Amino acid sequence: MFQVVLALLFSAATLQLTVNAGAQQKAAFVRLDRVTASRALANGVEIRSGAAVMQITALRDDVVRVRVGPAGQLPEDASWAVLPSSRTAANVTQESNGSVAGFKTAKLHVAVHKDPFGLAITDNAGHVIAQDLPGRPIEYHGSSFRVYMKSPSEEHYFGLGDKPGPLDRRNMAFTDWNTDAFGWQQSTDPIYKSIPWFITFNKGICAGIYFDNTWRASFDFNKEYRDGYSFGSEAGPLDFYVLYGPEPKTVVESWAWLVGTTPMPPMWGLGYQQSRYSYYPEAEVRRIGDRLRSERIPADVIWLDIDYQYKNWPFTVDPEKFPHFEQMIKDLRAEHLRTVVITDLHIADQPLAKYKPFEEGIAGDHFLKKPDGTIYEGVVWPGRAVFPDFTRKASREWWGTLYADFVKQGVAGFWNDMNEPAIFLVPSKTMPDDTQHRIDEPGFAPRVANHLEIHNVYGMQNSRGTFEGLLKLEPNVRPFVMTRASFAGGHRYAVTWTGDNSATWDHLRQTTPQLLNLGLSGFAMAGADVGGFAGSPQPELLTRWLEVAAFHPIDRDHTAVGTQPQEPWENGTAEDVSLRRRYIEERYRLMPYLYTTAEEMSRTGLPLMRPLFLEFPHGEADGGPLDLSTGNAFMVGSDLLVAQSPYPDQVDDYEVALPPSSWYDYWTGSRIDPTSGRKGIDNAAIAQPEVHIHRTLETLPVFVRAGSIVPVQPLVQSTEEEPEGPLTLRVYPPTTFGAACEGSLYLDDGVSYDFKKGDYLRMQFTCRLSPQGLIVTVAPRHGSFAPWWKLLSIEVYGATKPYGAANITALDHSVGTPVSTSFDAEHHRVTALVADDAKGMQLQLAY
Ligand code: MIG
Repeated sequence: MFQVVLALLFSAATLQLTVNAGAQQKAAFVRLDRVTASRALANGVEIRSGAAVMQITALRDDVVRVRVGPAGQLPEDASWAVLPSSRTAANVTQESNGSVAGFKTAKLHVAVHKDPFGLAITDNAGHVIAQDLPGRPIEYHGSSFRVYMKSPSEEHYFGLGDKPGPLDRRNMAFTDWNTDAFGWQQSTDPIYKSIPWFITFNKGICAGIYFDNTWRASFDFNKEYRDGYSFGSEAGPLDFYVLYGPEPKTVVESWAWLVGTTPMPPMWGLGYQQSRYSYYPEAEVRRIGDRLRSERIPADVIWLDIDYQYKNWPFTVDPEKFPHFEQMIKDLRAEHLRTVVITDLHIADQPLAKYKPFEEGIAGDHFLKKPDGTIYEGVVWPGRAVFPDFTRKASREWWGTLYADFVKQGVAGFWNDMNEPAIFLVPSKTMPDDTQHRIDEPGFAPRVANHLEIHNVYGMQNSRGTFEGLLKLEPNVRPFVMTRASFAGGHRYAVTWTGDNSATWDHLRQTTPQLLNLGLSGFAMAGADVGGFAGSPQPELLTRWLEVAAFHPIDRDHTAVGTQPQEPWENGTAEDVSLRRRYIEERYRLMPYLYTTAEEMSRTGLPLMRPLFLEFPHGEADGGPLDLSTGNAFMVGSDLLVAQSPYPDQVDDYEVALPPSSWYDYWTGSRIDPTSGRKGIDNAAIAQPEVHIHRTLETLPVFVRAGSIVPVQPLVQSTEEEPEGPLTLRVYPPTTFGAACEGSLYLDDGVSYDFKKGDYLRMQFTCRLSPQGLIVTVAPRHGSFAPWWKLLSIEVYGATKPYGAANITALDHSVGTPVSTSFDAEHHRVTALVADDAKGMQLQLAY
């Protein structure tokens, strides 16, 4: 019976050859179930299955691309996400025989079994990286298609951007269709972004799959088939990439190679940010700024939401509410506060109002049209509105010029909201499917595409227009753009946030998996509205949210129109307020570490906020990713572990299972007692130390990995303020002699691109534990940037008693001078204050 069905299906596929050989690639039904021909390519193989063609090529030894054309022609070789520089070709060695067509690279084997069709990508150790699901070959039904892969029962899936729900995507299905999702909950899908990229994790062996398709796409992990996952789309190209690890960090770095990294943010973007919908009039904005300072809440940014505008028309300022807009921005800046303003993409449809964005947009033919050639109008905040054609280079460039006045007035950053695009009063909440988008982009044939193809990249191209426009206006200033909607690779242009969350405990808990998956998907600079957008938080919720958000990549308190005041000094007891302040202060102390991690992100693509498995891929005894048992913890950079309660609303104590390593308590500086081993279900000891956390309002456990050196600075009220005093190096010695111990520091002016010309500072620190004592080495500085400190305060943690003799030695050992140290029992540290002459030195502490 099955044979008969197959035969029928196959003849249907063959039929396509005759009826559908045209360029349209419209195929009623095509099934790639058998290889009918194959040929070697310099960088891979080409397969035919009846009329269909498939090319599998290697871009690098560890990156493979698969493209399929159902009617014999490969899809257009173009992408909004993949960098032109990553369209490389690796040399391959053919590995074909009678039943298999395939090849190998230095790292992977690709084998296509001919009959029945079967695709397997394996590594040199024989691990299966990706393998099709037997019995489910690729099928096209009209323009829609689906790819099925085998899913071993121990495999887990991560990524897919901002989608809510647990960190692991296993047992869930998702759709990519950018959606204004006010009031989204953990089960809501889709929400704002489409990032068709996920990471597979099978006992520490990882790979990534990028499905390069902008249409409405969907993903199914083990729902349709318990032993399979699948992805597909209603139309567009079947074009996907497989990125091999096996380390998860390698996968994330290769993803950054394919689509780019998050650019170096301005340092102030890492500061605390105060927002609400909306601060107005002018006096209220000033009051918030003054209050941040008088309350001594360190802060860098105040945000202006839509009400600063005249009738919600983008790129206007309401002259009644903000009569001295420019002066206000200057005055805030004098208090070291920058201003970010919202600039939505819906241009008010105001032909008679001398409204420049509308008039210029019409004159330049920059707005989207309907199939009949008239301009598309939709109702949004300004009422009737028109929409720039962001896939057109000329229109993006024009959009960028709209920022000139704000930039001149001193506005520091911009917020691109509503760019799913969100449209009011229509059930679809967005533009009609047949809205016409003109594509003018290298790689793509110049053509008109309908909205179904462009919808998911529209927000990305909106933020690209903003980013590139700002760069043109001020080439030596790092743009700060925040976007709500985006697509894979959109992190090249903008940071993001998780949209309209709610002031509930559930949403506080959700911030961890959501920001982690965003980071794994490229959006390393992301935050959630602190305190929640919809509704008003209980005081404790706001306090706990401000505590953990101090360790998030973006720390922005924001709330909806009509909610209670949500600034840190509101809605709480004196204890709440002082705790909130203390955590924000800690963020500012940690700024050297955060900024160093941001620089690593901009270079490598590794996110600031990381799941534990990224640092400890082999951390769990059964090979699974640590995060699934640890719950709600995350790493900041490679050294700090923040262990929020898995259930932040519960008052109970909880246990934190730490990854296999030795750890220090960040707050007390003491070594975590390594004897408190966790007991497994069968009562067998597990190597991981487990720490009991007694919960109080002030507890947010943070641990530091033994063998790390964390740079911190004196408290400032803004990143623009110069810290006074020494740079502190917090040294957390390893627990075994000779084990690795290192840290680094990156610094520059925080705002410009002068670092590209060498005006940066890079320092490396190491330490070495021996039976004689501890040696801390500061390597000579790199780069020309002159730092604010003259002294280094070297703090060695885990100390239970003072050290013996302490000496400072030059790196060539030519000079040795005794140095005095102090012992602080409460913080378990020994401190030495030494001059930093840029040449490097050693601090030798003898027992
Ligand atoms: O229709 O600009 O997600 O952060 O405050 C709501 C007003 C429009 C949605 C954003 C939210 C912002 C709000 N915006």
